[in-house]
Amino acid sequence: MINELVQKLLAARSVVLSTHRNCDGDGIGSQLALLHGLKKLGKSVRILNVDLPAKKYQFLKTEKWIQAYDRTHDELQPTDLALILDTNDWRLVEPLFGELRKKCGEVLFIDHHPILKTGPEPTAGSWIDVDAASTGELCYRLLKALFTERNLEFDSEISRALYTSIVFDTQLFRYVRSAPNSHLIAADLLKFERHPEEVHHHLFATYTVEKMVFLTRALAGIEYRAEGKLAFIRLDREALRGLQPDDSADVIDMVMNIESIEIAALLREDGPGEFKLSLRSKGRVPVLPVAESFGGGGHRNAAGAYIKNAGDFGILREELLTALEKSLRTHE
Ligand SMILES: [Mn+2]
Repeated sequence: MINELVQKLLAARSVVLSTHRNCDGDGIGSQLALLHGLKKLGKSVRILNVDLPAKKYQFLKTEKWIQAYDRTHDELQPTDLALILDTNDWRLVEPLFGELRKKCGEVLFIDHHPILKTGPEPTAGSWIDVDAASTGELCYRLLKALFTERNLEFDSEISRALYTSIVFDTQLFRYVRSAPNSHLIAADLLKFERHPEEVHHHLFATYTVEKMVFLTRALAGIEYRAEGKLAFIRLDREALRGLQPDDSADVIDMVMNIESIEIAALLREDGPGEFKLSLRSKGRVPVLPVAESFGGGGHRNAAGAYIKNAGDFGILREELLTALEKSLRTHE
């Protein structure tokens, strides 16, 4: 699969890069690495995403390189190849996906999420490898192969972007999956990335005072079930006022630091009857099946869903907690 992709990229003159909505450190790092790498190969490259990155990613010069598909972006010209990073579900790239299909010769996914059992299939020729702990690791392998062909070397921009992907998705090497690849790749990238602590600070130490107040309230509202094995948090729109959507992303990961907790669920209210569901597991009980039953996807131990027309919140909450308690019981 990687060889086919290398050939397609060598042949392409123009490439557009994208990622899933609510773009995160893995998707952004992957696309910036490919942008800088493909430019070195003489390609015409741009990044067009569903939404703009959060402010904390500005250290990667995101404002210079990333446009969001809204009224202010430059119109997408006919392009040889579109690469969509860190998802294989086109629904998370809408409404941009339709435009990519119309304007690009081929649209491919590069991703490390499992293909959904009940969702859409990725386009033929896409590269999906669930053994990678981040999409950045796949982009590293792809760029290494391309650069070997052309006798080129990585540089500090490519290395910083890929290093960002890896430390973001592994949460500083907490979640590395089975292989030593994350560490080996990071070690290679550190030949050019001379200040990894700077990346760590930008990604993990940029809380505002407002965010700390929000976290205090959110954590105080945790509901514990199943003898402390299950945590549930609801974030309503009032709690999120004045914050970036990205600011709520850390809450559920903080909950997972509680020793007794095995799985956690967070429902973030994005609009009337509209919720973003996030699920996490420490590993014994998979949460992906529950995410899929709510129309979502993700990884075995970190998954989610966008729920529309939820109707009554109380009923949704009960359905969710019942499903989670059931999977706790069936994995006892
Ligand atoms: Mn990822």
